[in-house]
Amino acid sequence: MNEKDTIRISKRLARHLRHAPAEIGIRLTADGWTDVEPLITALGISREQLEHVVTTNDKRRYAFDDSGTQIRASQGHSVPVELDLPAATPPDTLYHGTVARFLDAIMAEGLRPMSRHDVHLSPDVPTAVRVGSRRGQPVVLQVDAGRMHADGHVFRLSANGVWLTEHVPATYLTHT
Ligand code: HQG
Repeated sequence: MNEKDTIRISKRLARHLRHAPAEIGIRLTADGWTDVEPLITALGISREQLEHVVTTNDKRRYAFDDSGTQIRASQGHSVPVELDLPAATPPDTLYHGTVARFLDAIMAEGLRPMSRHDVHLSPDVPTAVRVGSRRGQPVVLQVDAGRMHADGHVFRLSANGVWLTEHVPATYLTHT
C-alpha cells in the first residue's frame, strides 16, 4: 500500500474512532473499542491494510486489543469515552505547542481541552513544535507539571505517549 493510501485510511480511522462512529454505522464501547470486522467492511479495506496503517502510524494513534478483534484510538476523542487510563506521575516539565493567536486567551483562562476530552501535553519540545506547527508558526509553552501534580492535578499517559489532563491553569504556564 502506498503512503498516500495509508494516510487516507489513517485519517478516516481518526474521524470514525474519535469523532463520528455512527457516520459509517459502527459503535464504540464505553471505553472506545470497536470490532475490527464491521470496521473494515464499512471502510472497504482488508485486515492486512488495517494492520499496516496501525503498525506504521507515525504517532501510534490506534491500538488493537490483546485478542486483535477490537481496535480503538489511543487519544484525541470528542465522543464520550472512558479510556480507563491509570493516573500517572508526570515528568517535572511538559510542553504544549500552540500558535500566537491563542496566547491571550490561554494566558487568561489556561489551557482548556476545547473539543477534546483533555488537554494534550507533549513530553519534549520537538513534539510540541510539531503539534503547534499544524496551525502555523509554532509557539511552545512550558508546563510546570511537577507543581501541578503536587497541587493535586491528575495526569494520565495515553498508550502513545501523550500526557492528558483536564485543565492547565495559566499559573503553571511559561512562554518559552
Ligand atoms: C488551543 C494531534 C484558546 C490549543 C496533536 C490548541 C496532539 C486554546 C487548540 C493532539 C485554549 C486545540 C492535540 C484557550 C487551548 N483559549 N485556545 N483557553 N486552550 N487552546 O487539536 O493540543 O494528529 O484540540 O493550544 O499532535 O493542538 O490528532 O489540541 O491549539 O497530540 O493524533 O486550542 O492532536 O494529534 O486544538 O492537539 P486541539 P492540540 P493527532
